[in-house]
Amino acid sequence: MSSINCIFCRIVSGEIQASIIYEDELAIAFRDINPQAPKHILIIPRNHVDSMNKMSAEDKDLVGHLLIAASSIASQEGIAETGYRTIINTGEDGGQTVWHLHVHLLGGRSLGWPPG
Ligand code: DGP
Repeated sequence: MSSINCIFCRIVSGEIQASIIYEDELAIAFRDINPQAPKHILIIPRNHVDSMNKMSAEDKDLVGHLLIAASSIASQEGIAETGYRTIINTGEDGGQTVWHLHVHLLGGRSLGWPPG
């Protein structure tokens, strides 16, 4: 399933270029175009899902898969030991700007808390 107007679906299909660093049957990961840390990677499902709000019980394996992929990418990127943050922004107040579910993986510097 893909959505014709979705920029991340167009990255999955190869129509739009991205710096893809990880791929498997369910997910891909690529570097954020506007990095907020030395390492800023987005992990997304290949199939279109708007947001966390559209998740249901049948997506539990997919959500787990995205987080396990994030953990593996953190190791691959050399930030597993120093630490990192995984974030899913949801909706307007959550700061979501792209309506295709994605996990941000940020690391490579000390990250402040609470987030802005
Ligand atoms: P969010 O605000 O949580 O919806 O995050 C969307 C992120 O997607 C934001 O950090 C910038 C990134 N982004 C938007 N368009 C593109 C693109 O065309 N390519 C890449 N690599 N990242 C993009």
